[in-house]
Amino acid sequence: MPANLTPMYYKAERDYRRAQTAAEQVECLQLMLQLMPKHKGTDKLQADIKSRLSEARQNLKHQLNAPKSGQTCRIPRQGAGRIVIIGGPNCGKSRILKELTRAEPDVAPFPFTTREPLPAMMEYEGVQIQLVDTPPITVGQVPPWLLNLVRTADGVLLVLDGSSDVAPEETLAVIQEFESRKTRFTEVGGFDADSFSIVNVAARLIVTHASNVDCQERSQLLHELWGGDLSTLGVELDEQDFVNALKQWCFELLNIIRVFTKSPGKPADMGAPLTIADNGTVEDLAVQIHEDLARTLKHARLWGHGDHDGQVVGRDYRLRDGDVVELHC
Ligand SMILES: Nc1nc2c(ncn2[C@@H]2O[C@H](COP(=O)(O)OP(=O)(O)OP(=O)(O)O)[C@@H](O)[C@H]2O)c(=O)[nH]1
Ligand SMILES: [Mg+2]
Repeated sequence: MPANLTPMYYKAERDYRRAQTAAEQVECLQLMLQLMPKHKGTDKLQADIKSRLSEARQNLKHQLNAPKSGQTCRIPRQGAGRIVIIGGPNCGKSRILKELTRAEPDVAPFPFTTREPLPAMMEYEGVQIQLVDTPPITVGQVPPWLLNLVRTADGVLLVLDGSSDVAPEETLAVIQEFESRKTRFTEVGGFDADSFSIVNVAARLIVTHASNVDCQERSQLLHELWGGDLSTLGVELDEQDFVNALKQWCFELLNIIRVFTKSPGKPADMGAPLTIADNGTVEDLAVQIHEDLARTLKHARLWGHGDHDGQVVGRDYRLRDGDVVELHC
């Protein structure tokens, strides 16, 4: 029997995957249970969520009672999505942040320069995307805050130094450190179909120093050693064309579309797009603006990819990048 889950449920599930604390997890799981239709088709999912909820409540109790220890990382989310930049030492993570945003991270030709995560905003065609630079990852060195940052990210740039012979092994070590912690890098993110505890994070392999003659061979070697496959982009960060291509990849990694809203009789604000998941509907857009709007929504009028300007469409209509929408309750 199909589960027939609603857009509001999917939003709660997405918020759960992005939750950074046990308290946030408990809140999202409670909402997921509340929003889930109760019938035979959702029995297994309900049981999964209940066991996740009791685990999250235990963690919360433990956190409240335990003395504070170790480095923590609390970076507020901003923009349409968060992309975390990770990799081995000296592969070009901070240089990527520097080229794509206005931040001024320390960039140096020697390893272990970055010690703390650094967030900064990247703009792509009116959409703000949060990028986070991180310290290098080596064997056995994934602090809990970094694991959490990666598991709750909307996307990951896994960086390989195309100019270094040891980079394939170093990058493989990064992948394996995460895999051993139930975190996999895949083309599309989300929970594993069989287990809520395995998280698939949408990732792309970025190979820096693309002008190096052996850079492609090094990226191939990594894929052979790993046995997995990720879409790969070679970049020479001294050149603006590559920087622009990398910005576009970041936007595409988030798997979102831009939608502009307007009020009747008024022009749309084309400078401020809202973003929803690619393949999202009019109802998803309404949920994004306000849940009450999603409840009372009757229809929408559409300018863009419809049959004609002002076409009337229902709540299940699938929007496309660049559409202008007027919501009617
Ligand atoms: N020419 C060129 N230099 C690059 C490229 N990518 C990285 N670099 C250089 O490589 C060096 C290391 O870059 P960083 O960004 O500091 O490396 P990192 O991964 O942040 O290093 P850690 O913080 O130590 O982990 C710097 O000198 C960068 O300018 C590239 O595509 N082209
Ligand atoms: Mg760095």
